[in-house]
Amino acid sequence: MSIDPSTRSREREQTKEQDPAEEQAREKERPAGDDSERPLFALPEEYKPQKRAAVERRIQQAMEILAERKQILVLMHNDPDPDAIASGWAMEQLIRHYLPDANLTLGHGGLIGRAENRTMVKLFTPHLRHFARLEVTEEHALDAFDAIVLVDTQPAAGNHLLYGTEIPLERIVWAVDHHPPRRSQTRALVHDVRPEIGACSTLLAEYLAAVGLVPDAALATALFYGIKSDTRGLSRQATPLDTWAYMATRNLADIELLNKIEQVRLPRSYFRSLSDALANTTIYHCAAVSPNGTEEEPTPEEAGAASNPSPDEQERRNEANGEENGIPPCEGDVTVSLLFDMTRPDMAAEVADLLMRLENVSWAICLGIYEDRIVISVRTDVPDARAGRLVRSIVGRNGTAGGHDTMAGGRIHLPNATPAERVAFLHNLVPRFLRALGVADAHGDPLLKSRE
Ligand SMILES: [Mn+2]
Repeated sequence: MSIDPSTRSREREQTKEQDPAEEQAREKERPAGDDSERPLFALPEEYKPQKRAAVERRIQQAMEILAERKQILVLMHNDPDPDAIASGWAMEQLIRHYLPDANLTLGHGGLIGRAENRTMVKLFTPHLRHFARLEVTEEHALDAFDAIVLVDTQPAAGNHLLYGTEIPLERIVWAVDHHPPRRSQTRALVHDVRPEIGACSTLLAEYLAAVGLVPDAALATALFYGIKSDTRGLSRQATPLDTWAYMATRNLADIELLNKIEQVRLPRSYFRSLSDALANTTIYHCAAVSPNGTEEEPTPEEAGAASNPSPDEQERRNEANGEENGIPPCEGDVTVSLLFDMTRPDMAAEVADLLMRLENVSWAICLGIYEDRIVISVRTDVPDARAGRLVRSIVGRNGTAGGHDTMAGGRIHLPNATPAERVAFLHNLVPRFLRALGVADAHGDPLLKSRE
């Protein structure tokens, strides 16, 4: 990471000093034909100075607290994805910039399975430390840290190592996250949770730019890939700040490094898991859509009832449409995939992402078994669908769940269940999801049915 030359140029402008050599060096850095004063990694033009000052203050405040602590842990959520890995690494570098002598550990729980994500760790964060759940709950491995910084998750979420432990709250110094906030009052001392933002990497890019730091090519590549994968190339939940961060990091990224991650060779087991998942995928067609794919015209009577339904009738319809969860009526198809024996927990998310590419699909539900737990991954393209709420309502107190409007996940631990009981549990979840989405009576079609 380097100091943004524009920061120096701003200082110089203020002091009216001119340094011709430096000016020349700066000219060289600028692409030909660009006579603007825009620095290499500047916040968007419309970004308000007050906002920048607030971000700087927030960083300063966190650094002041961290400077007083002895052991700092930058912690990602369990089973980290590219956004979590990139955010954790950027946070680590940001802290090192301010506190070069700090004892700093980058850590995560769970498992990094996806080949792309493992490559990221190998290339960028080989020092990333894995904490086993057992180690945390029984040996209190986290007790060694008097400062914890959470990235891509927040104190009240259930998807990180602090969940279920009794870590004193004052140790959670900083949380930077873009998941919807929990109702709980549990907050980090410096708490930056902005659910409208598409990727946590965007927030870290904003931090760096706000304090005039330029990520090097490797960090820019990591942040770019984090934003790209969390927002599916800006197509999912992307704000203008995400677009800015995506472009700004892409300009500095190393395309060769990016290819190494995105085009990584996949093990044969990957294709077997994928094949199993597709063979166990069923498509449920929404009742509102007639078999030829067009919306059925309501009869005049139905149309009349629709404009003025009795309260009873409205309630019945809401239930049929899954509106008790605040879920908009189903319009496309719903796919449900059962992954009976996953070799890694993040396979469910990967399959759900893939099935969202299927024509006419508006919800992709993946239910898998990994070790002693059920792993749920949900994707949708229905705006304001509250997928996170849907998964939470189904998981209830049996496990942990969370997510955004259009992507969500959950875990249900069944430590005492036999393998057969876990499979039965998985099957039982299917009608519950279908009911919640208003397609309980829908006809199910195997994805890979033989051609008629
Ligand atoms: Mn994220």
